Formats: sequence, structure tokens, C-alpha cells
Amino acid sequence: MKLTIALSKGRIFEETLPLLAAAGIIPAEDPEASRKLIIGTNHPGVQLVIVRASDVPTYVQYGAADLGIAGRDVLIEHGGAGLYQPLDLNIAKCKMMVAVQNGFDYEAAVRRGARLKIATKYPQIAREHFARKGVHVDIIKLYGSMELAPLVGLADAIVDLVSTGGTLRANDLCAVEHIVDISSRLVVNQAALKLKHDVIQPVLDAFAGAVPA
Ligand code: PRT
Ligand code: MG
Repeated sequence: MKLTIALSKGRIFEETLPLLAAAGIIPAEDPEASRKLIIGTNHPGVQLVIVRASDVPTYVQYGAADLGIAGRDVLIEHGGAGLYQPLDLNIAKCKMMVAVQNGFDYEAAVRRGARLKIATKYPQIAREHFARKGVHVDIIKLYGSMELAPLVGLADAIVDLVSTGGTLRANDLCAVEHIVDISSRLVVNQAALKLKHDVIQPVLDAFAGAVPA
């Protein structure tokens, strides 16, 4: 029985390697170096598929992959339908924040009841956050370079991921509100968990035993 694991290149792939190793799985190639989208492993029965980070839940939901690893940000936006989420892997950690250009008085704008323009790649998370605060917002969906939006007057604020804070600093922005802590989770196709239980459960157990502190 073949096991297919969906991963994205970059930080998630890098930080997943030790977890895979704990399950005895070693990729045959480095996806950064290879252009291949299907990567074999030392196990004839286990393959990796390399997809965009935000597409991982979709591949697993429809059973094109049995397992996947996705950020909580991506999972909240996806909604989680058809996915079993048994394990927080504590990797690719960062924070979802509200940020504004230095000098913009966010607290005052909120107190005034101003309607805020929010640029983000995460409309679901942003909408829920401002609804909870009772702040009226217009959400402007972007696919990248959110940091630019306040600088050119596209938005009053952004909702984005922050890890070191270097990107905000480099663009004259500052974080004004913490929304949620983000890490990546293991997601499993619900049908595969039943049908391929004997191959999936040992991988889950090995991952669980190797989660970084
Ligand atoms: O890059 P691509 O458009 O293909 O997709 P992606 O950005 O969704 O993928 P990737 O690999 O960059 O991120 C995958 C997952 O890593 C995300 O879904 C998050 O759960 C997690 N993660 C952890 C991060 C960060 N840290 C992070 N810092 N994802 C993105 N960033 C970006 C952030 O958006 C901002 O542009 O890094 C910048 C800020 O970093 P600092 O260190 O300057 O604060
Ligand atoms: Mg990225």
C-alpha cells in the first residue's frame, strides 16, 4: 500500500526532515535542487509530493495525498473539511499579527470606530479577528508582499505572519496586535486513516515521539 505525503518546499520541508527521519523515511532528492514534484524515498511504499504550502490541505482533503504538513494559518483559511489533525508538530513557528506603518495611531483609529482597510493573504483569520473586536473592516485580499500595502495607501493595516520581525522593520512597519500563535500540524485524510491505518499509525507515532520542544 503506497503512502503519499504532501509537503511544501522551504521551511516546512527543512523542519520536517528530522520528523521523517524519526519515522525511518529519507527523501531520495532535495526538492530545492530538483524540479521533480514527486520525490521517492528510501521506502518503496512512501513518496513525497511537493506542493504550494496553501495547497497541502486540498491535496489531503481529496485523498491525492494521505498525509500532509500545513501551517495553522493555512488550515484556518482552508477550513479543515475532510482532514483529521492529530498532531501539532511545533515546527515553522511564527505569529499572526496586525501591523501598521510607523506613526499610524492604530489604537486611536479603533477607538474612533474608524472603518479600517486591511490587506492580507488571510481573509478568514482577519475577518474573524476584527469581528471579535467589533471593528468594521474592508478586507483586501493579496497574494504576497502585504508589507507594501500600507506604504502606498492601499490599506491602513495588514494581517500577516511575523517571525523575526525583520520584514516589518525593513518596511517601516510595526506590529500592533497579536492574533494567534502559528505552528505546523500533521493532517491526515480521514478515509486514508481508516483504510491505511497499519501504515499511517507508525508514522504518526514516530512523528509524535520526535516533535521538537
Ligand atoms: O512562499 P509561498 O507563497 O510559496 O507560500 P508560503 O509563504 O505560504 O510558504 P512558506 O514556505 O513561506 O511558509 C509555509 C508556512 O510556514 C506558513 O504557512 C507558516 O505557517 C509558516 N511560517 C513560519 C511562515 C513564517 N514563519 C514567515 N515568517 N510563513 C511565512 N513567513 C513570512 C511572512 O509572511 C513575512 O513575509 O516571512 C515574512 C516575515 O518573516 P520575518 O522573519 O521577517 O518576521
Ligand atoms: Mg513564503
